[in-house]
Amino acid sequence: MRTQVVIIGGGPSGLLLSQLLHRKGIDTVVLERQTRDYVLGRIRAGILERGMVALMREAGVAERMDRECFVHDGTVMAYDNESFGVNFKELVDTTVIVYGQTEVTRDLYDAREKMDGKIVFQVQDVVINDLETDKAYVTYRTADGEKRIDCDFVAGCDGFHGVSRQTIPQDIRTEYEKVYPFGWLGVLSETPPVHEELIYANSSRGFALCSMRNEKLSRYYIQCPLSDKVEAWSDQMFWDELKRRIPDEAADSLVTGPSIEKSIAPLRSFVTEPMRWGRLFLCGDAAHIVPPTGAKGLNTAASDVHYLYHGLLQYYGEGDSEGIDRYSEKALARIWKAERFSWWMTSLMHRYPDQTEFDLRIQRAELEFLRENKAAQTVMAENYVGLPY
Ligand code: FAS
Ligand code: PHB
Repeated sequence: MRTQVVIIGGGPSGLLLSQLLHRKGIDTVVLERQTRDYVLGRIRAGILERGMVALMREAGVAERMDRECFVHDGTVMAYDNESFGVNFKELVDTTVIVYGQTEVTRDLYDAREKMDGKIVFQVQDVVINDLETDKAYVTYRTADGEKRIDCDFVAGCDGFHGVSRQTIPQDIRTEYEKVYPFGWLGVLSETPPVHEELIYANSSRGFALCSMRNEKLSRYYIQCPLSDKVEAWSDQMFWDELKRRIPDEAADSLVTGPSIEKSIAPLRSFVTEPMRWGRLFLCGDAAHIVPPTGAKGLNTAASDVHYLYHGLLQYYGEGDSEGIDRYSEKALARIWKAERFSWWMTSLMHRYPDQTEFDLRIQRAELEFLRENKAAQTVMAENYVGLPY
């Protein structure tokens, strides 16, 4: 088999890139390790920046998103039972939307099927070959044997644990990592959201986040030690702890219910450079990870897709390789700003095991400055809604 772009990974990055390229007549094949249902079973991001919203519209998959999403003008920041709003709409005339990654991925799968997009599920042993030649190819195995696809380019959209990043020789790669000394225990419940906007809370007991998916589906998180096991947390324990960390008014009106999903995710910041090697381009979590505090994971994957999509359009449409040659430079410039913002939000809103009294006073001063200062809120708003591509 031969195609123009082999895309490894059928998560949001791979599917969005495949859909965008297909609409421009560029042929792709997506190789996905899991089944479609397994991919859709993952509960992940909830907030979409303006750039991701625009890409979904350009990909022709925004109809349900535009119908069902919540538009949020801002968010609530809380600390020690006090709270204040940061109004993105007033500050930077831009909003964000609440539309779960699961729904984004579902819409993309449906669109790929409607266009007869080529997706191979349950692939094993993907190997990427001859990337430094003009005869790159990918081999993989399925139930009916070994397969080979010859291609012009490979997009590594296979997430943090994928094969693509590891294909770049170690002496070419530079990896930057910060592991945080805590994780997030997340619960999805069929209960009405506690507030019409998100509440990010820094309490003496640790961070908490009140989010949502729709008017009947809520998503909550609390910071927890990395040593915690999800099975040790009953639903009641989770709700009791969440109530201790959010402002009294929210705690008093919180509607609790059985968890339909409960999991612990570790927090890390990670970037690998470069994001291109020969005919391989890394995209999304394959190249970088952010702590979810700034809601940037899915949204930085989207900006990678934007740069790679336009670079490939320029290459195939105009025979000009400037876009793909500058892909890594452009993608990394925006990724590092998202890494900084996610690190800042995490540092501001979490309690660290080694924090001194001085550190706690600095954290509170930063929160009070954010509460009182319009310039500080504007900087937060600019980053939260998404810096320009
Ligand atoms: P993904 O990991 O989503 O997709 C990669 C795909 O490649 C997967 O389907 C995988 O099965 C496949 N794959 C892997 N190896 C392969 C191989 N060798 N061959 C073929 N296929 C292979 N972001 C936020 O903004 N907010 C959040 O609240 C948030 N919560 C998160 C919680 C968790 C537990 C995790 C892990 C991430 C979270 N994220 C969050 C970040 C997340 O949303 C990612 O940024 C997003 O999934 C990135 O999309 P992809 O780059 O497509 O990677
Ligand atoms: C979510 O709804 O899952 C969510 C929202 C905002 C974040 C992180 C997660 O910063």
